[in-house]
Amino acid sequence: MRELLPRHGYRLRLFDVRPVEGEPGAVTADLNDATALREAVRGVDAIVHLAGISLEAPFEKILHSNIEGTYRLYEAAREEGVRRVVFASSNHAVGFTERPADDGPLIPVDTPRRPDTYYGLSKSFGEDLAQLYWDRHGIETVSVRIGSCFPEPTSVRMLSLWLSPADGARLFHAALTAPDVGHTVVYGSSANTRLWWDLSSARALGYEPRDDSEPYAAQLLAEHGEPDPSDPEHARLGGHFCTRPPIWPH
Ligand code: 15L
Repeated sequence: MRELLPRHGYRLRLFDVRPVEGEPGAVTADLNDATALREAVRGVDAIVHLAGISLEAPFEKILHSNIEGTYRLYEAAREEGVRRVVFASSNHAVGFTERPADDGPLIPVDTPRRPDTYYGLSKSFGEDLAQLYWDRHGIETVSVRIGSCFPEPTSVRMLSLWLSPADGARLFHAALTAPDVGHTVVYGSSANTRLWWDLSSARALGYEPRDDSEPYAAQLLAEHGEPDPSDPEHARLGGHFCTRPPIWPH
């Protein structure tokens, strides 16, 4: 996104817990550093919140980085008068949702949340936090339930969930510029032939995906075989996040 968003006309101010290579102007701080965060968001038009832990982790770590960290970010936005946030939610907020049958209806965006991990739970929390800050403070958010955003799909599951980086930037651009979004939840993927979910709320923001994972399908199916729908790992949206043993606190 550092490379792709400027092509849509954005000037970025970067914030990361680790130094960002090649970006001497990036702020290096923890999301829970309220002072650094407040300075970082001062004067910006909008925040794209991609920070935090992006996979399952012990609960305390998720609590610190994703739950408390996201709360601190919204507080900084409120204190500094930032009016729009794009929040990287995840398919794992609804990971225990059953995958649709081949000819079945696509998963709607208002399907009940069913987090598959503490990580998914933190994304579910972030969506609720976004709703709270819209209702109480008028800060708008688009929560993007990202599927799998990688340069190429690398599994059969990703054929359905893939979000190409270029489409990711298109979607964030739409989320940053669409008028009157309040708090809107959208699914984030490319226009995949094997799509499982309904992209209409994303399209309503003006998002027009241009990519499709289908050109990768033959090779991935040859490598991994057709998925067995009775295998729990293939039965639910979150895939192996639903079947791996939980990581208990320590
Ligand atoms: C996610 O939410 C993760 O951040 C990403 O690394 C992938 O694991 C993705 O979901 C996925 O489900 O493929």
